Amino acid sequence: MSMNTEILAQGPKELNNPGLVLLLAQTPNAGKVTYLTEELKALGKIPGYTVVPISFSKNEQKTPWFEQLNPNGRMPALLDNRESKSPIRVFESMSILLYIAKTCDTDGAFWFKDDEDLQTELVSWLAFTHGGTGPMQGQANHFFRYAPEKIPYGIKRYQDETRRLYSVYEAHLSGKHDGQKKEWLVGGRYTIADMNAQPWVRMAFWAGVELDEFPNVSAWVERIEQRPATQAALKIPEQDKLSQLKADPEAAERMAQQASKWIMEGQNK
Ligand SMILES: N[C@@H](CCC(=O)N[C@@H](CS)C(=O)NCC(=O)O)C(=O)O
Repeated sequence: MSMNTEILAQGPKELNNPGLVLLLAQTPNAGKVTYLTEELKALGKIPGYTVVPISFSKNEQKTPWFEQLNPNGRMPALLDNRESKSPIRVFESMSILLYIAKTCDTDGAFWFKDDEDLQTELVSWLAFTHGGTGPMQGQANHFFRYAPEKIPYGIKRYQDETRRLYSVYEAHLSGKHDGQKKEWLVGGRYTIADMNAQPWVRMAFWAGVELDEFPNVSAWVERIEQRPATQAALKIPEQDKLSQLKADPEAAERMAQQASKWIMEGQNK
């Protein structure tokens, strides 16, 4: 994909680093990607990669150089500078996951290289999360945490829809439809379908949604949370604050207010 290299050069010098260059902040959509890169690093499938932290408070994701990498002005974005190919940009977290899986995880540790039917099922779950959970939970976050006025209808609408989507994972994992209880979303092993969803579901609290009514989902969240690669990813580009925010409602409120400021400033750009 052609990029305007003069405009891109206005960005940080790390954009010239060889290998994979990820642009992100500590958010669920970015976590999806670092869950995968950390798993691949642990398996020696990638040597390492560059992380360029993006500042929401400066709205860096709306700058012309960033929009060369993601025309939607949102993170995460990937620039692949590997020597074997011409530089390519990839945007949308689901697309980045598929791209990294296909080009770095070439023997399919986290996808189904040799089984088209399982791969089709995997893409279905990717799309379900990407088109459902992320956007709906994102709106629940917005109305519950960030909106300048609390609109009960908006809060309820998106929290209920988030719960409904979680109930779909719950039914699937519990074996409601096929009688088979599952530890993972697809094919009996940990894949990018799980990595794509857990970073959102673990943050249910931020949307004001409880996980207690979804026991299989809660166990699956925890199973993924305990993986060493997940723990490493949750430090990129800074330590994830979930437990701290759960324990300290005032700190959560302060963070929501700070975020609300840049969200309001950035949403018309
Ligand atoms: N569908 C996109 C959503 C990306 C997205 O909304 N990213 C958020 C962070 S999780 C963002 O960059 N927000 C900043 C903004 O709205 O300006 C994806 O999955 O990559």
